Amino acid sequence: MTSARIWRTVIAIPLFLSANSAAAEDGYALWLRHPATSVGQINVKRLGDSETMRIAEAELRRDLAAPTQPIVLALATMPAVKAMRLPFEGLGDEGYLVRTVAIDGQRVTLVAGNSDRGVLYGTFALIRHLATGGSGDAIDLRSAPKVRLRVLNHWDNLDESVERGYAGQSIWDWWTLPDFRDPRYTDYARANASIGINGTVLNNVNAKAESLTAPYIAKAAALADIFRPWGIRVYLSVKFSAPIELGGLKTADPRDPAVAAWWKAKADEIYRTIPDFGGFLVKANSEGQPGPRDYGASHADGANMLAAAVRDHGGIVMWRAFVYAETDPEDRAKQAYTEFKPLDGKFADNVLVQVKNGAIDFQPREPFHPLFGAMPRTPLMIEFQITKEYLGFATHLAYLGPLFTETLDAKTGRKPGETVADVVDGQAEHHSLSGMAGVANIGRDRDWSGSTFNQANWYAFGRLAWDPDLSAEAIARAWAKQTFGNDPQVVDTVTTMMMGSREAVVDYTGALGLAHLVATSHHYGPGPWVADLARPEWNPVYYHRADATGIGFDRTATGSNAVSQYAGPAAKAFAKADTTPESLLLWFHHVPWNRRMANGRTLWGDLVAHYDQGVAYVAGMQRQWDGLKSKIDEERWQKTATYLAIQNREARCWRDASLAYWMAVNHLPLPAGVRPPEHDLPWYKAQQFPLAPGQAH
Ligand code: BDP
Repeated sequence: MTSARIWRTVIAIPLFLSANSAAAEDGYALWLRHPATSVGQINVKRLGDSETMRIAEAELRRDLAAPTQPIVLALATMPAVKAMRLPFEGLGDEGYLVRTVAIDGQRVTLVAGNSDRGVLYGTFALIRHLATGGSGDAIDLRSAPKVRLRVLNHWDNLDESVERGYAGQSIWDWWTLPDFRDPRYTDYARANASIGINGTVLNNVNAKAESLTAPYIAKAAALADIFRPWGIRVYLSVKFSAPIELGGLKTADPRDPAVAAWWKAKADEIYRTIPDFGGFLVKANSEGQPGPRDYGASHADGANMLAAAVRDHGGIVMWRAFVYAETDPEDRAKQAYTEFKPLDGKFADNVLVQVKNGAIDFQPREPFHPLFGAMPRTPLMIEFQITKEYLGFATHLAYLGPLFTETLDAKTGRKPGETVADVVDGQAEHHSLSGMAGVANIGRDRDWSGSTFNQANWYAFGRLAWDPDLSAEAIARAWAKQTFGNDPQVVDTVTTMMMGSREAVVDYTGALGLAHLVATSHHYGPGPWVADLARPEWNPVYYHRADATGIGFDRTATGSNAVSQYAGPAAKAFAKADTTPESLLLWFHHVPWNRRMANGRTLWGDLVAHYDQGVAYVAGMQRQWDGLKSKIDEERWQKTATYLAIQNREARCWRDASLAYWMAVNHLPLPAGVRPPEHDLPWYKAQQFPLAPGQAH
């Protein structure tokens, strides 16, 4: 055997072989379930050598069932490829071209890009193409990412707990890093690369200063080394007061030269260890975090000072707009806009402002954030929450593809036809920096995300970050095929279940634009009655404003006037109840319980119907899943069936508790034939879950 052969044999060993590979359907393999027979049998030729190219080759040997023709991996710059005059322009350094071509008279599948990362992404596109039933002999795939930074945000703490994490402890074992390089870190990188994610923020936005000490930089560097060949850069969340806590300075005022010098030295130290370090993510002056406002400086002052520290190294700063203060009596939905809109044009060119999809906080449904129509001179990164803090934790089946696309497809109202996606991908104003962030739902659970269906939300985030114009349904279908195989009954049923599942959560937790009705702190289960928390905007009653006569938050000119923060036609539509989509009615308007809805019901009758519809949808998913029992492997089927039963119980609880509360407020009877709540209101109020997972500490 030549040394090349030996090497090839070694790298062809499937990395997912670790534990339990014969019965590998425990969810660990995610959507990359390689066929057991393929190892080493694929005819792959790799032109050119780099770690990334070798990985691409190994992936094909691992993941492909024997294709009909040989595969050639190559860079666009190679003479043999150049001679073919293929359309590589516009593909940038991450795009790929996968095409059936003739080389020396032989038909081959060429996987090529302008860089080896393009080749790797092309490899995963080919794997996906074949795994989802695509033909093996007339292939023509060509794609480049529309968004530049496609980044996971881990809310992982250094003590290995995960804020709002429902899939076990953090996958980063900070304690044994940098020495122990868990093979799982490589599998994490593979999964992300397969869906186009190219960055990861390792630690919680509620950051500890310690993450910037030398030992923790070394730990981050070990992860960066593992991720690098997979095209993934690491970033860190930073605590704005780190110069005081670590550097012994008296202030963290961004205008103080000593503070700027401290950050510059810290950045230099990081880049000595992690030469391709991505940059910083910052949560400042929000929920108790320190920030520039503590010193009377602006968010732009803070962001620009950090941006200057990383700029010479090619780093960037992602500065969060999730800002609201207890001292500010303004409608919480308005505060980020009020703070940031005047700063448009004032940020350095390596700063992105990271804006949550909606103006409050990752609710099951929110209108798009008004900042997307208000800061044309600033690259705005969108932030979604993949982990389901407000949508049933890990146990509820809620496919977030439709939530993501609903925001991305929304019209900003600023320019005719402009969508949030146009702003996010930089197209609208020709920003070269663009980004999408997703709060990860990944933990140390064997199946990574707490359930098989939660994996779909990680997958959908990555696919949409690559191309925000994809449809949620097409993504669901592809995921179902890659995850469960190509049996049409399975694929159709799974896709159908997924597509309505997020709307079901909206229905059983509070439809028609209601939001933030959750129990205190852990946010598990209903708490619409909560009214006694220190800060007004922590109380659900602040959001629904229900009384005997009506319900909803008046955000029009007669109320908080948050509608005025929207641009043009969007502001106009939201300003009147009659032109606001009913799905957002109570977000913008306080209306009487007997308001007539489009379907002829009263608002109260319609709200009740939504609760019942949500509960019924879950029961429907249970029936559909039961019908797939013989077609899905035992372990994944059983866990999903059990979780659906939990979801059913909890959806009923949400419905019953909410109805009991609304009836206590509006004194209205339930429409004829509607099942009354199982318990009385005091019973629901008495339920306590102090140990619910994912809490901040
Ligand atoms: C809220 C979470 C909180 C996060 C915060 C944030 O409840 O744990 O720290 O968002 O995004 O949704 O900073």
